[in-house]
Amino acid sequence: REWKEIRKFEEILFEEYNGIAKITINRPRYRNAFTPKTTLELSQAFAQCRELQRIRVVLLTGAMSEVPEGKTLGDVKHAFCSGGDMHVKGRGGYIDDEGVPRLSVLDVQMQIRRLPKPVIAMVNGYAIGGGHVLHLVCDLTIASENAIFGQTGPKVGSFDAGFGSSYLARIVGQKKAREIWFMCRQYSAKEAEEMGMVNKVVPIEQLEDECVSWAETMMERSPIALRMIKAGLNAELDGQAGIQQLAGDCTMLYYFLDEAQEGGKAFLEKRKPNFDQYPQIP
Ligand code: 2NE
Repeated sequence: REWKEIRKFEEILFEEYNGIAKITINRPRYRNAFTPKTTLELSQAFAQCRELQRIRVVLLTGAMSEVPEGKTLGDVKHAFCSGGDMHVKGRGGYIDDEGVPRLSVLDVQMQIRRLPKPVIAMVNGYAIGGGHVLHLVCDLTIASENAIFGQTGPKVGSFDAGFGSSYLARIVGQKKAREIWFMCRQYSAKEAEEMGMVNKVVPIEQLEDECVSWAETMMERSPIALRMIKAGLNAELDGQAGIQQLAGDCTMLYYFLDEAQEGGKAFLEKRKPNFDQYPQIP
């Protein structure tokens, strides 16, 4: 499969293949920990995924570690993302090149959640800390057998009491969510699947094929139907912000109706709108 670069970045790869975008956190030396630059680039890539009409599904993953000669992909430790880069964690957040503390991964979480297209976390190794939260907020998670999941915040002076906790609890239940955060243990892909955090586990060699196959199946479905389902599932949890998103999608659909066009036309033609001409469906 030939992935074609959409845009060059420094800390991520942004590629496409047949309507599927692949965003790869590309810092394998640090288990794909994110810096403020990584999260800025992720934000820019997700924003572009929203705008590009040809992109129908997004995969989020981490760059694989180098495989020494004679070894296989499965012999080596890989990471999806190990959370915030501890080298730049300072007072007030992760310090960017200008010395400004940031927690901009939260913006990336929101973008993934609000993107009106399915996002699949392709978890190829460690999904730890803020990296674990990134997979959680994706619509689906497909993991390799060697993937490892967990939170470390209370061990390393951090926490995510937002989606990282409340959405986690919606997925795995309150007791398990508290265990995951309070104990800071690591869980296998199989355990994560049993908890409902992972949709499917496959051997690492098959991970990308499996994700692409799921993406291709979703691309055979109605994009607006998927968009509305995503907005509805979010709205149940996101309060007014979730309703705003679902309502915005309803408005978009309404604008396609002659009834909505009539209102605007009548205003411009300085006449009373005639809404009686349209069917009143019970
Ligand atoms: C991911 C994990 C479990 C992997 O362990 P292992 O043994 O396979 O690798 P190792 O040797 O720990 O890591 C390889 C290199 O990557 C660096 C390490 O320091 C090491 O570098 P060298 O010793 O070779 O120089 N590395 C790994 N993770 C890093 C990180 N997050 N930042 C900077 N360098 C990192 C193991 O590496 C691990 O536990 N990593 C730390 C995970 C962690 O605690 N992340 C931060 C959580 S807090 C957070 O992400 C967060 C939040 O809670 C709320 C909001 C936003 C962010």
